[in-house]
Amino acid sequence: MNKIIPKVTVIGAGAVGATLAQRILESGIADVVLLDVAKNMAIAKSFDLLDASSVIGHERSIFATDDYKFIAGSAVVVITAGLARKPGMSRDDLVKKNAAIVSEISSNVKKMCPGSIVIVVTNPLDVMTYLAAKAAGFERNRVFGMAGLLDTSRFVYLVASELKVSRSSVKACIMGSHGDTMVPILSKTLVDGKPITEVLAKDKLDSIIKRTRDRGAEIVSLLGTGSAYYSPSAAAFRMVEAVLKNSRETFVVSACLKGEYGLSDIAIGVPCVIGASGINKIMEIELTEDERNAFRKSAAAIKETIGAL
Ligand code: TXD
Repeated sequence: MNKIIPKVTVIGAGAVGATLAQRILESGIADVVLLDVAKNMAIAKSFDLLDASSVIGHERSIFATDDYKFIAGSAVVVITAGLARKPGMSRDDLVKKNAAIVSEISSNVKKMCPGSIVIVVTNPLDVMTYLAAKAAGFERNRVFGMAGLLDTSRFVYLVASELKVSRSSVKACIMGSHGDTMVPILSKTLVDGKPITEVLAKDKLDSIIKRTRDRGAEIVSLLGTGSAYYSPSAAAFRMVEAVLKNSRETFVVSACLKGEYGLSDIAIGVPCVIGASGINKIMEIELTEDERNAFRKSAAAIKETIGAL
């Protein structure tokens, strides 16, 4: 009997969207619909990806379009559409234009894919996740944003390379906003089971935290045009995979809170168990007083941008 292959829609065929489509196809976990207002560009990328399929050795398919009727039946919809940062821009500089784009897309997803899980990638991430959840009107477990896993992965890499240990020996967690107020939870960060504050001097740790915070901007300024996409697409892929495989892994995702951590009416990065229903559970972990204060400050920054909209 033929196995039913799930369908994943990726909206936005730019750097992150196309690389995510590639990861999904090459993993074999789903067929892809790639939707972009720049239809021909999306078609060109889909052809290029299909032309690689026999070399890679997969049988998955990808269909490019600018028409929402083709997204019907998708198990997961990933929104990567919007403007990316240019050198010197903050994520918040993108807010008005991307808000209009993400709201329109989410209304279309509501119409065409009412049962799907929506993963938001567009920046400023937490604000866009909040808007997408409002526009789609789905239960809050079915709309979340990708950023904390990426920020954590950047931090893990920098810590591991500083200490010359394997990346898998570093356990970390970065909560809060995907922005200048992100909150590394050092009280839960371990290297080979030891608290990070015991193995890394404070000045080194501070400079790694700063570099993690600025990593996106560092890449934007080196690229000159566009922003990071290999690591963002990798993190988004892990979330798609967790949903399709119902793996129930814990990732920091931007989740709509209703009282957790004392916050409501906001989307912000918190650890969540991700599975077939999207967010299976929001984890309320214990924070130190400093971490709690930094987290509240981060939430205030997100609320300010939401308010300004
Ligand atoms: O951690 C994270 N969440 C992020 C987010 C990490 C990296 C990038 N991050 C953000 O994702 C970035 O700031 C942007 O807001 C998005 C997409 O980044 P990408 O690098 O892929 O941007 P591109 O290459 O400019 O691609 C955007 C595509 C482009 O092809 C447009 O034609 C398309 O979006 N676009 C649209 N598609 C469909 N519908 C509409 N309305 C639309 N508007 C633009």
